[in-house]
Amino acid sequence: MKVAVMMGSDSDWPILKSAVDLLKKFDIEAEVIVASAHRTPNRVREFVEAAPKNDIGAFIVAAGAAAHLAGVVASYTTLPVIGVPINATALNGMDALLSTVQMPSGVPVATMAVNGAKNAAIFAVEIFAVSDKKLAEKLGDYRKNMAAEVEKKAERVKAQL
Ligand code: RP5
Repeated sequence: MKVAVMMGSDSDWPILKSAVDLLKKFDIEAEVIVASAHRTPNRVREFVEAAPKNDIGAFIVAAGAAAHLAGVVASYTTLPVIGVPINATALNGMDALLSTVQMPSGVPVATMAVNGAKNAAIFAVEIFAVSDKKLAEKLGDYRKNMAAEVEKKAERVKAQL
């Protein structure tokens, strides 16, 4: 299964690239698309409605400003939608965060931190890992490596005392 990585504009790509890179590390294919809830609503709808037959198992959806994209995607699918609010305006992402997270009851968007693309990818891996033992093991290793890195950081600080 693939993860669809959708963003409202190419200006979001520098943030979203880290999600695609992380998915690659777990050998998960990403289908990357730029489409806008406001500027190309028909394109969004077509893509989301075709997702099940295109082997897409989850969406990562990023947008800045009045960020309705993730919510609109969620309205057209029952696949999991992970939202990434982007810091794109003078409001530093607060606008996108509230627009993405405050969904009406019944149509959820699992909203990450502002610019939290990497966590979005990890969350997508976690969803796939529920029914994939090998992937779950890889996730376990990823956590172990992270813990080892923190120990190294602790040692580096200690060495400066
Ligand atoms: C949003 O507006 C996009 O997701 C982007 O974060 C922001 C700015 O878009 P551009 O004006 O750079 O196309 O819809």
